[in-house]
Amino acid sequence: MRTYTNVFDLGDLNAALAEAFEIKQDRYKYEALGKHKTCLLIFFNNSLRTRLSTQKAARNLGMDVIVLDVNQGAWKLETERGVIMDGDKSEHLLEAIPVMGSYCDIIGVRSFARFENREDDYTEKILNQFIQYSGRPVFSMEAATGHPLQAFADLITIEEYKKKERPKVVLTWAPHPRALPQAVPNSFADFMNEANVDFVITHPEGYELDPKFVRDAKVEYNQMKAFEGADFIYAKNWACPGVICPEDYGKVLSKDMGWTVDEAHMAVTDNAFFMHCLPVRRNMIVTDGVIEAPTSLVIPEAANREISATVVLKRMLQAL
Ligand code: AN0
Ligand code: CP
Repeated sequence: MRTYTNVFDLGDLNAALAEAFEIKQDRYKYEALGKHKTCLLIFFNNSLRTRLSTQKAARNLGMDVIVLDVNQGAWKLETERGVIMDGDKSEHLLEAIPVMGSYCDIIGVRSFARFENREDDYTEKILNQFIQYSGRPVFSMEAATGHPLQAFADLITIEEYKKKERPKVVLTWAPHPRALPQAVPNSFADFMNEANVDFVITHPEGYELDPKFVRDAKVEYNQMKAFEGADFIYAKNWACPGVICPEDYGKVLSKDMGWTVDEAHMAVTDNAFFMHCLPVRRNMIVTDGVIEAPTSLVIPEAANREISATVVLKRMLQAL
């Protein structure tokens, strides 16, 4: 594997799941693969789970790890070509990327949507520069439009907990005070559309996700109706994707607390499991009661981030 940015990079999902469960049985099985190989993790944005689980995954495979928080201690980076650099940015990404590539074998990048320009975000301008100029295999640790390590961990979790051959999985928008990217819902939809599940997306009008990720999924604007008979509820906030009104891209269009996942919502499901990628704001996205219930999978889901990252890094090492 040379890049990991979406579900199609994994190929056959059943094979990927089988590899995940093999690694979960013995996470050090491929410890020899990464000897004298270095994994560089670049963070343009904050992280708890991705930062820890990806380092752990690299160490499971015997790799060395270097972590760089670009905004804490590195030079401020210019990302636009053609800019006269007389401001506060001391270095250009076009030098910084190949330099970073020279110290490692595999690069992970976290670079969220900036909401300044929809096209820049949706063409993955920053991540693609890493792919183009680093000379190394690159994987996304949440880029502008996708978070495929999270979605793979979510798929592993659903596979572990499902009680039906083809469970009903509902992705629901929920309120949040600040504008958040679409990366997590996009990748979740990307994976669920390829998995053996009955997939439904529910959100208020104006929050339509990009058709590239929605594909043939069912969209139901009535949240309660969407929840009926569900086996898994996957909650996430996202800001306006700008599909219907491009000028609203990145805006918070609603803070309707009627969309908070609470006990009344969960009551119409088929005793559904609750999922969220974390970090989560309690009593905005989900009530204390729902996230603390025995049906909440948020902790095992986060733990599976180590497994998804180990599979991806293993495949990248095997392709070096
Ligand atoms: C980020 C997001 O919504 O994309 C990261 C989630 C994994 N969340 C926040 O910024 C709170
Ligand atoms: N779920 C997730 O990616 O969490 P972090 O932002 O803490 O890495």
